[in-house]
Amino acid sequence: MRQITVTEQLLLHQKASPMATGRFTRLLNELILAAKIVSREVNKAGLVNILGLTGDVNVQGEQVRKLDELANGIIIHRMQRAGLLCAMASEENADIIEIPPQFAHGDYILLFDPLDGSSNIDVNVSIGTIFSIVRRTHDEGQVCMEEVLQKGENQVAAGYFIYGSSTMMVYTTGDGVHGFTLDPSVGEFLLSHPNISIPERGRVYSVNEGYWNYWDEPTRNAVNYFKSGRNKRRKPYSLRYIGSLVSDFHRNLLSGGIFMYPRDFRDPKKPYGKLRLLCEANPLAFVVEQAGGAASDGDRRIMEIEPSELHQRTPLFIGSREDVRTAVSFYKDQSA
Ligand code: AHM
Ligand code: MG
Repeated sequence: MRQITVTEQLLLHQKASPMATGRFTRLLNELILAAKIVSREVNKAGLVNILGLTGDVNVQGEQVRKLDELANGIIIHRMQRAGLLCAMASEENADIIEIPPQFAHGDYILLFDPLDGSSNIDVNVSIGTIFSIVRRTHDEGQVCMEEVLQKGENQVAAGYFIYGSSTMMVYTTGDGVHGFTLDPSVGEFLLSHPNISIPERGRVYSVNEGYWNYWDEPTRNAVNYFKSGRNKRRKPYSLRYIGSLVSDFHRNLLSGGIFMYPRDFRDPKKPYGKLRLLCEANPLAFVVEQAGGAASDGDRRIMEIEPSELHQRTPLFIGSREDVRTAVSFYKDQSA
């Protein structure tokens, strides 16, 4: 086995930073173990009784699937015991998840979406786990909401695990983006995609076009730009939409393109952007920027948004830099 493992790479980076204490490396290692367990459960999902709904509705008003709950439980169980966190926040939990007093506490906060794209679970489409790590801002005491509601720029690490034809981990600590593939025969993530860089402009647009009737003019103009031949490529972009953010994002990260979940007006009184700022948009924005791409809500850079709520939602335009710049320009024209 000649490739380097994710642990080796983390240790190399740790050595390069004189400030590093090893705690952060341990934290990521615990998360990797949790993801391997989730990956194992996802792989055998069709064989045991863990497909389908639990019958509960989560904080987002969405039906909870058994695998959502299982993945959430696995990550919380492992990470509470890691001794490195002072709190967590999950897409599935209404409030901050505290670390019970019997476990050691650290100064990191983990925010995550345990199983993104969960509506695809039952039909064997790739899904993923998205994570974001920030350092707490107070020296001690109970973690308060203000410490969890940090803007994306404060992230110290972020990334995702994708449970697809193979299981991969893609992450950044602010020093480029690296991808690792799980070799199931040895149970290790091996470096398969060093220094990922997203093409400046892609050939793919990813959006749920079924919402066309809910969209405003700028969104329709942006989508028309990509699908018509009247764009910089002078050829229509291809439409690729899996409906699983991690998978759509991952494809576009490697091959170029733009993923859009714009605001829509399915409720005419209230514009709606489905994706969550803290556990979906921010971590992927950190990854894409580190790979040379961009992420915007149509007006601001995602990572500059000051969050005001734990489960805040945001429109999202993310991917190749030039494609995001063009999409966002349609909204600027409107406000001018
Ligand atoms: P989830 O975190 O509950 O799975 O929801 C997020 C998912 C994303 O993975 C995906 O991009 C989006 O929802 C799809 O939404 P839609 O079906 O409205 O296109
Ligand atoms: Mg999600």
